[in-house]
Amino acid sequence: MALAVDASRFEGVPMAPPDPILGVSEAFKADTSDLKLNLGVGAYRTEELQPAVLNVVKKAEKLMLEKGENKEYLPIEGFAAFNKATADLLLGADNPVIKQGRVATLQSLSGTGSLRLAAAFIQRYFPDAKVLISSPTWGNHKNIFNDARVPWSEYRYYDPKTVGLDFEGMIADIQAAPEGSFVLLHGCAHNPTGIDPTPEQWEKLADVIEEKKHMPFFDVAYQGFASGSLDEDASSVRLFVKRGLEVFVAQSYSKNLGLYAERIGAINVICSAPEVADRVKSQLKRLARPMYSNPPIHGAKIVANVVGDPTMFGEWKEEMEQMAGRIKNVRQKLYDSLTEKDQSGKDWSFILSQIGMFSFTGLNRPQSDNMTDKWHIYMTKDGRISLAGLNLAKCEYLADAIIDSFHNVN
Ligand code: KET
Repeated sequence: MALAVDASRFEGVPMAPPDPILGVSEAFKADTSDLKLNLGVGAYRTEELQPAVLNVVKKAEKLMLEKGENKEYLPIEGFAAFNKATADLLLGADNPVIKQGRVATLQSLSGTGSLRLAAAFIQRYFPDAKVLISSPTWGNHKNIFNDARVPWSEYRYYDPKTVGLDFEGMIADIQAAPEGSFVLLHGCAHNPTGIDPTPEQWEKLADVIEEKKHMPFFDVAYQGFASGSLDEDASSVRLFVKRGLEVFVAQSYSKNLGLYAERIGAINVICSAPEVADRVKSQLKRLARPMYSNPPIHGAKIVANVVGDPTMFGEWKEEMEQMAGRIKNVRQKLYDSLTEKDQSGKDWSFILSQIGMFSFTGLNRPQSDNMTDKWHIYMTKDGRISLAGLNLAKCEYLADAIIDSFHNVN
């Protein structure tokens, strides 16, 4: 028999607001309309709008099953073959920093967990430093640094007037920051804007970061998804490493291998000398141990198998190009539909110049609300839509909704 409880010890615990990104998926699930479309979370769907497991992942899993591998704990730093594969993929296998043993790599809980681990490291060893983050940025960045008690401030990034990069503002803010700040940079396919610096601008950024003795800190969640090429999408990181700088890089395999729920990624710290890398790695392990002890094995083995086998690696690249290609097709079709339907003369070409999974539509909060409330199109309130959740059949409907929201809602 249950006893009545008239006073809870949790009276002081208020209801938390829904997450601005993952909360959108929850709201989408609750909508019973046939028209509904989930363009909230950045997760790849097929042309049938279904989630899919890559064929090469199924192949790797089959091999793993056949080998009958065990479920023993991994070491704190993760699966050795994964750590090698992930650093090779990021930096290029023949990168001198790898040969010289200057990279500390720890398998961690996907991109988020890797960022969080690095944030804990910053808090412990650079307690006076702050992190500079782009305005706008991926919604979770601020939570990660807040929870790790690392102070942060924003640098200008997006210019709504040009619907492009505010490069002057970005440089000025990074230059004005206290020497030795950490500068968080999106390696490619900036989320949510889809606008990346050009190669020349990356060089200029590296000049300023080097001059100010800042620490570049890359978040690489879309390697291969911006251009379709793994090497090209890593060129920003490699440019900083080539200059001999010390660099932090968080990696995720959620998007490019579709391993969202496996929580597989890594934190890499490129250091000035091998003995520095050893010390940094030892402290990252020390931070990871009381947080989650050691990382999960399944995703690590998939990545190690796919990247380590030339045939499967080739198959992965093909599938990634297909995914990136499908997103490019819907991007084009959305642009075509908007220009065809919208008679106002508005220039929609920014949609074509943005890259990666998202389009930053410029819709404000009430307009984004209209997209959801009236049109059953679920998106984040900053005006971001995930094109990975769109198909050709829905482009015209989406264009109608955007035109209505843009012109009829203030
Ligand atoms: N960095 C960026 C820039 C990013 O967009 C994501 C995920 C992550 C890191 C973390 O992904 P993980 O699965 O922890 O490796 N972004 C999508 C999903 C999310 O918000 O968690 C998104 O923006 O929709």
